Amino acid sequence: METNKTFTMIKPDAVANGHIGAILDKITKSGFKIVALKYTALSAAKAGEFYAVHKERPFYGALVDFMSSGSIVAAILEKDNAVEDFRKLIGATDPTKAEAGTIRQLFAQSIEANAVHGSDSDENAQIEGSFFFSAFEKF
Ligand code: FUP
Repeated sequence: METNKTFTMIKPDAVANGHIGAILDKITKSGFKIVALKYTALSAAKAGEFYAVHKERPFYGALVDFMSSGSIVAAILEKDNAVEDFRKLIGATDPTKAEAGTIRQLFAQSIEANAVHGSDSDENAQIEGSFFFSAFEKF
């Protein structure tokens, strides 16, 4: 299992608020190399599939609606210890609890509209990256 890759999405709130450039800048300045990148959108069905692990949670329906409400940016990032280092860079799920200087503290609106996704394990980084990118789209 690779330990030097993670997967991220810039979520509809951050895209709509014009933060794509600032977020990608922060990611690359923090030592992550972009190895795949795509501006796209999730249908409700695709968002439901991506977040299937949360199907039984009370926020699932709202999360699916939100994630399919606008464009997103998907990316695979490379760095030693990528998953853990990226989770530190994005901060806590709830932006009011995120440390100063983290992406969510700087750009997120709420626990749902929280600007970015970051994989929580090497296994999920692999699964989530492959959800968006074929082998021909990773460089
Ligand atoms: P994270 O790994 O930090 O993205 O957080 P989780 O995997 O716990 O949650 C996934 C997504 O569900 C979050 F990004 C936003 C959404 N969520 C809510 O909308 N409400 C909650 O109470 C918890 C999570």
